[in-house]
Amino acid sequence: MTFEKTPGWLDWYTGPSKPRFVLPAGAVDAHCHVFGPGAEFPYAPERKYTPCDASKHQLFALRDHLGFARNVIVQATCHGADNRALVDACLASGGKARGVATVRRTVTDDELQALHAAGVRGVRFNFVKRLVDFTPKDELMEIAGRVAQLGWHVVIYFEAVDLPELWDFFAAVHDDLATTVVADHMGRPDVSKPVDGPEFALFLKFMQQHPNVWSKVSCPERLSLTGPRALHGEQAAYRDVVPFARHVVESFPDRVLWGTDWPHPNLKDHMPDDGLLVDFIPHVAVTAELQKKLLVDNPMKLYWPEEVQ
Ligand code: 0GY
Repeated sequence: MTFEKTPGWLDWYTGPSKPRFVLPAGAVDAHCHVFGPGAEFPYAPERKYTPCDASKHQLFALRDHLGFARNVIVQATCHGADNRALVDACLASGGKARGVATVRRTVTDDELQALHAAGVRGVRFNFVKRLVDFTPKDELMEIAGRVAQLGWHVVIYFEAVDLPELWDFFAAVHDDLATTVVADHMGRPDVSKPVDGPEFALFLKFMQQHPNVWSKVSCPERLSLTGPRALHGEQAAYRDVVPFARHVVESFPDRVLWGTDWPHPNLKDHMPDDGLLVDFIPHVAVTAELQKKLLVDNPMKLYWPEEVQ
């Protein structure tokens, strides 16, 4: 099957630079995707966009080029609840990739077991309206309850303005099911607003009140208004995102993750050089200790707990 990309789609950046920042040994890229290839793993009929292909081989080559040891591959909405591309990538990784899947309430226990065996350790609930149709909360709660029995966590993707409305649901998943909840991209703050303003304060309060809520401090390229200028210069690229991510890293050093977000779906203005994205890390995790927690200890605890003493 061949697929026509969404008009205006930006393809991922080929030939990324070698980062100046040397990642600590065992670093995990804890948020990235595979897309198809569509001829092998067709995109879902209900998708809101059709991407360019981004295969497991290309992801693994990027991993090695940047200096990561492992990947956490997150199911992207263009594949709906068909996790075959994700599973194929995890199985082909030789233990170097684990996954976060999307499932519907119709998923069978055997299918969940097969996902677990392939390396899936979480489900993703997506609340971003341009990406997915609405799923009733009782369905999500039922899924969260079932996967909690496998020891999986729940990854949530939402935009900052929607947190008040989603608060009670997220709190119920966390409190009632005793499930770890991981927020993608710091809950997508509007970084033109102050880092100490009420909107970001709500996200921080959510983390403070719920000791098993984690955050990915990823996607500066998605959140930034200042953009990638000053790369490798005195100032960080995406410098308007730095205070937000640094604040989260320093407030919750044991509950943060970082990922490239390769192949960067739905970017409109520019496609980041992943090598330069890695160079963003020391601006938000400014000590070797924080960097090791962010890139090694925390993702290992969540995705490869059997290897953690
Ligand atoms: C991201 C962000 C986006 C897309 C998806 O699953 C997806 O389609 O996650 C987005 O468009 O903001 O985390 O990759």
